[in-house]
Amino acid sequence: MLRELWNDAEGGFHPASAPDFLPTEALREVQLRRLRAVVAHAYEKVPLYRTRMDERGLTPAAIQGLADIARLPFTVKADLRDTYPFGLFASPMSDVVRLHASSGTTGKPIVVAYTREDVEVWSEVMARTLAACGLHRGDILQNAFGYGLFTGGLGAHYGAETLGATVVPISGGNSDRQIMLIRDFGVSAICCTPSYFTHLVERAGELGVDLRALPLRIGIFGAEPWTDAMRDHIEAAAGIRVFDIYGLSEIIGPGVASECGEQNGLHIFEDHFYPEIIDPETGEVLPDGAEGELVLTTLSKRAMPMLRYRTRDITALIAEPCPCGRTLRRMRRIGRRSDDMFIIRGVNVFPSQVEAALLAVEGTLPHYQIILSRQQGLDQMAVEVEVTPEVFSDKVGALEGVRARLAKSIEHILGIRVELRLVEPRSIARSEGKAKRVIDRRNG
Ligand code: DLL
Repeated sequence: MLRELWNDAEGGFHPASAPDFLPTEALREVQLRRLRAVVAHAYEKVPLYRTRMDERGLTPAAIQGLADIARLPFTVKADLRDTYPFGLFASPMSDVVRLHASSGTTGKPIVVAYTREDVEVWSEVMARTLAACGLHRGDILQNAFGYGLFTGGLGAHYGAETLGATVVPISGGNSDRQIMLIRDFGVSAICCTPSYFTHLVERAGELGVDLRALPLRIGIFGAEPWTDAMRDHIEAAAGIRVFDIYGLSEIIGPGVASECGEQNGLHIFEDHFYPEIIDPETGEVLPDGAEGELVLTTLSKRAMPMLRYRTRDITALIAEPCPCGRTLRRMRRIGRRSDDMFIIRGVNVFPSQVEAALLAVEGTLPHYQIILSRQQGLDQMAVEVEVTPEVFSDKVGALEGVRARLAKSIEHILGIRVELRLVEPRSIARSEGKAKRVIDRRNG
């Protein structure tokens, strides 16, 4: 019945979104029941969890309430590498219907597994994600997240089909074809990394296609850090509303958290992924509102449960209820990771600060790179940013003005002066997936 109502509706809520609105008390009950089950499952099936819990004198019976989660040991990325490829699997391979892997920057990838039930949960949380971003049946979603071992493509694909939207499984790359299909198919929503979308906007301009004049109305972006300034830039350039979605392979892929129409924090699908914020130095659990490292526990994963996984992503939980009515807690957008900081002349710098500083200055394009080097034992940073053709050609003599404003903006936000290189449009490599913002030449 609900489904039929939904089918006739132009928008509104998909039945899959019902858990988003559970009364808090009922939500906590679901969480505790699932937590107890997942801890028992992990303890029984995964030697690493059993050993660590035994070392602490814990059995699954120690989990009596949700607060007891803090007694469990953390899991970290190195645990996945050390048990490569299948050491953390809690299901026999005969029950595993899918593997994904994240490339990582060096060495072996990390491998993640899904049972059929896990794929169903993933489809559900991705349907809830897309619904929260305003998608519904009748929408045509161009899925430009990469298909393959990366979780983005298939995660969004299954979610869109579960929602009942029409999915165009184009994957990343082939930008001219992307633009042709957006126009010819009347695509109404697109998902990809925000950096790839800035490239599509640029290419559309070169091809004489005005995205603002097309039916495209929603962008669903994630998989990399991006600022509010970048969102404003994209919304204006493409004439669409843009939503931030979050996830990571170790937990499920995309579908861990999503913005809603309020665009003010990401709701965590906490009936499946239990969030905590910890002090990254001490591991102590921090109260709502405090900034720290996000730790997630999968409450329903079968093939590869994760207990207290340290994401290294820095955020804070938002205690205030959201006007959208969802009872799920929200987190602030992820501005940084605990491992992407560098220190320049004694000042802590995060790439997202550089992005915010650049986009605040007119005449710049949203394509930039941070180059780190080491000179006489000291870390140095240069920022390379593309400027518009008008500025670059310097016909109207704007180049030095832009440079001065950029220097000031960076100094204002970072508190230091850095070497600035204003470069021609298209000089910085474009990415089809996650952008590489930092080029680290500190070790040769
Ligand atoms: O990037 C999953 C995903 C696909 C998320 C599509 C959203 C959309 P991984 O490749 O394992 O998985 O990378 C996970 O990317 O720990 C964050 O550091 C970063 N990340 C993901 N989404 C966001 C976001 C996918 N919205 C890692 N904002 C995470 C900031 C993000 N960082």
